[in-house]
Amino acid sequence: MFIDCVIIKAVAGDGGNGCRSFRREAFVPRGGPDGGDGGRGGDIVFEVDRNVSDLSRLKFAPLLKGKHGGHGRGGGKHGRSAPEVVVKIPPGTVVYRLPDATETGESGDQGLGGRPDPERDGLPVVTDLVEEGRRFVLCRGGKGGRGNARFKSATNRAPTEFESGGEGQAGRFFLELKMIADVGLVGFPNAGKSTLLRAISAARPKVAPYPFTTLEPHLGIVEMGETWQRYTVADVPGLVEGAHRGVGLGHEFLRHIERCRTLLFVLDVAGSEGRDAGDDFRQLREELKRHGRGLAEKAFMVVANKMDLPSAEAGLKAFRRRHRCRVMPVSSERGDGIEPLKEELGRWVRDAGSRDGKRLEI
Ligand SMILES: Nc1nc2c(ncn2[C@@H]2O[C@H](COP(=O)(O)OP(=O)(O)OP(=O)(O)O)[C@@H](O)[C@H]2O)c(=O)[nH]1
Ligand SMILES: [Mg+2]
Repeated sequence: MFIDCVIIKAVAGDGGNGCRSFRREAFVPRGGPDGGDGGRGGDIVFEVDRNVSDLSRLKFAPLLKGKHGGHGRGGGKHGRSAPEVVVKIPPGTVVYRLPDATETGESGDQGLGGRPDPERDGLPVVTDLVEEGRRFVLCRGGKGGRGNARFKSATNRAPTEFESGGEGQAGRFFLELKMIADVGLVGFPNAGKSTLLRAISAARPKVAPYPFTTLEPHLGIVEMGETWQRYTVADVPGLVEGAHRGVGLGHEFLRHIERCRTLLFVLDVAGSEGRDAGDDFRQLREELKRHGRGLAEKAFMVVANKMDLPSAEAGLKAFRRRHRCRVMPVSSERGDGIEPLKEELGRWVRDAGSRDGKRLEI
């Protein structure tokens, strides 16, 4: 199963206590203070690793705990510092801080009651981890306490003071994975999104003639032979009307395309199942607009799929009459129009990159 959000609890290790001790040895009168320092507690660290595809590891082990630092000992021995706990997470993970269970009046380690919605609940973003190899210290381990040997001074030759170790930081967090791709495929179920991804990349998402075949996002890498250009395309599950309200698997699917730099609408222009591509397009745009979060402002392009079917020509004509946007006709199943589409997308992604943030006119 593809897990794209989890609630976790992280507790870094406490620092070890400093020690109070005096050197006692035969023939060494007044040996002086020799209590060592405590070691540092273990940090909890996130590290972005693109080989990790989702958050499932955290789902099944949601408590991250750092080891405590060792206590200082006599004879000037310092306690051992605890190793950090490194958790590998996929690129595109956004970390939000959750209020403490006590603040919300809940008991135990329950969530906020159902799945949190960062926007609705106003959760503060702790960090947004994107680049490969990025490290982020989520909770810092406590500092080791100083032993009494450290407090020796000219006026105090036999200090009895020492420090306890500091407490490790702790907190509850909500992690959300947002897919990052150059192009996100958007369309109704059965429009042929997965078939298209298979046609343009080596990715092998499942294809079948029933709606909601795709239940988790897939990433494909398109490689252009001559120019060595590569770009990523995300196949997301189909949208249905009302998706912005959460109908179908609404929100969850829309969330995945928030991070896609551009969108490619995939329409079934052959009108299988009595659909009309023009209506579909309008509805899809409407869902994106209602979802908000900048989805409607993204640069987009349209693919007219299933051009091998007899009714497709008429469907495409009708669509063009209604909507004045650039449409690329293809048959994902037969491969017609796929090469020009790959090239066009490549050019387009490159341009979008240089003009990022601005709406592309097409
Ligand atoms: N004739 C024809 N059929 C196609 C074409 N592309 C896809 N199909 C068929 O349409 C059906 C749905 O294709 P999928 O690729 O699974 O559709 P999807 O958009 O990924 O659907 P969901 O994952 O359910 O959202 C399958 O039976 C495909 O064989 C095409 O270009 N021509
Ligand atoms: Mg699919």
